[in-house]
Amino acid sequence: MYDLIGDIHGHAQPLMALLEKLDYRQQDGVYQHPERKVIFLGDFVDRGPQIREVLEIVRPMVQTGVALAVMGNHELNTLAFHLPHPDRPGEYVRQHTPKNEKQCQQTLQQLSDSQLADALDWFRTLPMWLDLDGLRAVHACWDPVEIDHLQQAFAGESQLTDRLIQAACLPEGELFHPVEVVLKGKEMALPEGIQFADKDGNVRTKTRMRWYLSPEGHTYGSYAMTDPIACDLPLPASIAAKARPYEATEKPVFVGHYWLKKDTPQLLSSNVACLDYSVAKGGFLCAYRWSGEQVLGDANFVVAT
Ligand SMILES: [Mn+2]
Repeated sequence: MYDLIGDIHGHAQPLMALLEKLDYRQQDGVYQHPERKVIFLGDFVDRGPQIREVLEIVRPMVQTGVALAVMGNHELNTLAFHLPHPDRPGEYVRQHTPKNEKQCQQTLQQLSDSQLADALDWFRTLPMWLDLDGLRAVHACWDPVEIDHLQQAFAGESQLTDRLIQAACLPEGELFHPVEVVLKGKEMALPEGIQFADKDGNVRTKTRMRWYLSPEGHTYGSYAMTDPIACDLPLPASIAAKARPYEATEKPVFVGHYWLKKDTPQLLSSNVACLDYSVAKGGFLCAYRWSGEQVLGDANFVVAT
């Protein structure tokens, strides 16, 4: 059985507190539990003060089989930020713009060159999703069509090659859209004139949608994942057509990524749980203790105190 843990972003203290609370104990320097395993939902790096320490906790757990992990968009970004552009000498697959540099600034400051090289090697081995007996894990969105597309593209590769990172991260790459959906969530364009500032102050004209819900009867405002969209216009057919609601009969799926802000964790639906409660923005680190149930329960969230 599994304990799922959301976005950590360089916060080792809350991570250790959460593992202790879940009864994991260090043996030979690796946190472990006699009967359970952790599934980490990605976004280990960037933002927080103890990125190296987080990697030193998580990576040995994964490498000794005490834990599984999926890739977050921040791990993929870090890979693409350091991969030279295939056609433009001196440039990188993820452009070195001030915004992108700022996003990975903490990671680059806190890791030595060899630690970074080690981390990048490990990131390449992280799967983008896990489809296990009885549950699924993915950083942002379970979309069977996009996942199927990626599955075919990744076939035969045991890790992310340069070619796959290019295909996933160059805007013209053939995997750019599927990877964006799976690792960053599905977005919808807002009507003309509607915009908002995101958590980093960037002006946005698109917002993430509640991909797991049927769009029927929803407005832009009610179908937006977390952004406060002041728009009660009904969703147009073009957006509704992009939705692939996650049926209640599907295996439970666990995601991170959405920077939820609440005092107490809450399920997104009976079989969809988000475990990102903004530890890097004044929130808390969150786990879900899963014991095989199809219908998830709010009582199974565990929070580091
Ligand atoms: Mn994320």
